Amino acid sequence: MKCRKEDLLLYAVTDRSWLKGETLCDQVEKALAGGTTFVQLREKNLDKVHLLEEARKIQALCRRYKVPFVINDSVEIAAAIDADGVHLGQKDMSVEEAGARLGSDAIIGASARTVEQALLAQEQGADYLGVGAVFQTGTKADARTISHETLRAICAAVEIPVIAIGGISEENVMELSGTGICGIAVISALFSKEDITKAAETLKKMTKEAVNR
Ligand code: TZP
Ligand code: MG
Repeated sequence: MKCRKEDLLLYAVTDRSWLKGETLCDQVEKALAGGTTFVQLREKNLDKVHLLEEARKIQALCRRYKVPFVINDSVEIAAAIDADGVHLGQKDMSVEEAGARLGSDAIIGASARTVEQALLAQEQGADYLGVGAVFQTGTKADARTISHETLRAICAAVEIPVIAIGGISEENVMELSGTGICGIAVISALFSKEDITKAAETLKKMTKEAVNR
């Protein structure tokens, strides 16, 4: 199942460091109930067995909400559970190879920090780009920020949809207005919150406004 541009409006990336006694499924369901439009399973510290287990549960949830579900980094896990697709960083398998492995229906997302990387990913068949970090973030230790000018240049250079990632919150999302993005990807702005559903509702509303300006 390929995604539509609207599916990329509020893109939730999982992070079990915010669980606080809940399950990842509980938290993802709260985010979906608040209108999250896309889910990526990104669990850097889970072994393969637990990752597969978690992936299957969240896949079932996303199917119930009719929201695309992709796996971070691993084409192997995405293929094993027949996920909707995969999200690849610059150090992962190439977009081209992932497309060949998963088939033409799979969603292939790619991270890009430069116009060059963005154009290459598009050429190789990426369906969307994740670009960032657009703000400082404490969530990813090695995340380096890029300027909003670079974000704008990437959006202008490619035809595929672009989502911004990194440190995005209710406080700063409106600063992304006019950059050309079609949505945002967030971790802490949803999962660190007491009321994840409400956080999703608010962020979605604000992002809709930001992308339409
Ligand atoms: N890639 C670039 S920044 C980032 C990732 C995965 C972390 C995003 O997390 P947050 O909490 O939304 O800043
Ligand atoms: Mg990665």
